[in-house]
Amino acid sequence: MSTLRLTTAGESHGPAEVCVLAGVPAGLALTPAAVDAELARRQRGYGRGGRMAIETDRCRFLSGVRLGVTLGTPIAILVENKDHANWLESMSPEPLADDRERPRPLTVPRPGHADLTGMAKSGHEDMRNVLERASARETVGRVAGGAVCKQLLAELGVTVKGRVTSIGAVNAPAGADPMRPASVDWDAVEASPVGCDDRSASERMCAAIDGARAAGESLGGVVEIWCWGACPGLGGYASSEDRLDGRLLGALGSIPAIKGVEIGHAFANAGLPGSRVHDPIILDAKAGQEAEGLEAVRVVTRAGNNAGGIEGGMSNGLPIVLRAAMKPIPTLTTPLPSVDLESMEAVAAHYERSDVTAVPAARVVAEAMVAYVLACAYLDKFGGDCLRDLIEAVASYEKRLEGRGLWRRS
Ligand code: EPS
Repeated sequence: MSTLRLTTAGESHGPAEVCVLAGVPAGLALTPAAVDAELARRQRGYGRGGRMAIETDRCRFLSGVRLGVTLGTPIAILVENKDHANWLESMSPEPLADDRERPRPLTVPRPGHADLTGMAKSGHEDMRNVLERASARETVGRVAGGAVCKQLLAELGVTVKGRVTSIGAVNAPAGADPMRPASVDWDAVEASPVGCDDRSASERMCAAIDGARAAGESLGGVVEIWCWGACPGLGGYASSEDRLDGRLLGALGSIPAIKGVEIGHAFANAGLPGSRVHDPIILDAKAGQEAEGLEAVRVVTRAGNNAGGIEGGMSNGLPIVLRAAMKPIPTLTTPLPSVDLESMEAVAAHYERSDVTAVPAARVVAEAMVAYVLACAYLDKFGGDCLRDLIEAVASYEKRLEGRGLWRRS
């Protein structure tokens, strides 16, 4: 079991989304504003439906934080679902009163959604009992927990940021250098309504979303997550459950609607010969020259970052670059064929209210999951009762690597 444990709970139209994050060290400065900022980023993307106009996600710490500092006890965070006010009766946890009619069950599953198999698996006769949890709303808890992880990582000099690289058939131009996070204009990413740094691609993505909305369609896309400042050696090569690649791929793949994940350009690399994929290990000449007044230490680095920052199941000290593909949202205003499970007749799938795309939100959710996995990896490697001890342990490790010429923080 990992040192850090994230659990979320909450139905989409229930009273609240809840996140419990256990294992955060004592002594981390943490304010609701830091979490709210991430919740707001998740809500902002172009292409959402009417629900986002109802919600203004704000967190409330229920435990684990005192006077703006973590206690080292489980942190419980609550985010109210404002829309619950419109669902008080049908989402009430109370047993149905004798004089009340049972809400009409939903019995027509949407292709591509959890509805059908969720009902089969759980024995529910009302699809609502599945879809209330199998909802993008669930990602509120992940983002709240991820915000805490980001704060922790920032103390260790680690940054996690994401951008959208495609929506539908519109692709942002390639060309970012995976050795240099600064080759992406991160301010432009945040300013874009879809989280894409290229202005022209952003505009075309918005136009594609408008077109899909008019056509009763939905759109998927790809998000790219970068992490830099992480030391080498997070994760492990010895046991399958330690491997950082497996943990990152699993965490991203656990986000609803994410159907494909890669580290670096893994799928393109699969078609190339080894000599064009693996990053030569070279001496970083500049690092040696910089050590003025000290004994010049030659430091090894890589000639490129095709590996996406991970080799042998471990971070290698270069930026970690991951990509996740999101399928189009299954709730369509022009529904696909389905079957009414009550009458067993062919009908059109259920439609309530939906987003055209949630790819811009998935960017923020994916950042949160990556931050969670990396925070876990740090705490697993260095221990984490007390933030001060953790910072010292990381600094001592990094000093050893630098002294031996194995890595240098840039
Ligand atoms: C969702 C449907 C929409 C989305 C929702 C996920 O909600 P509603 O059914 O209330 O219209 O807006 O996403 C969120 C509420 C959110 O916060 O991300 C679905 O069916 O998954």
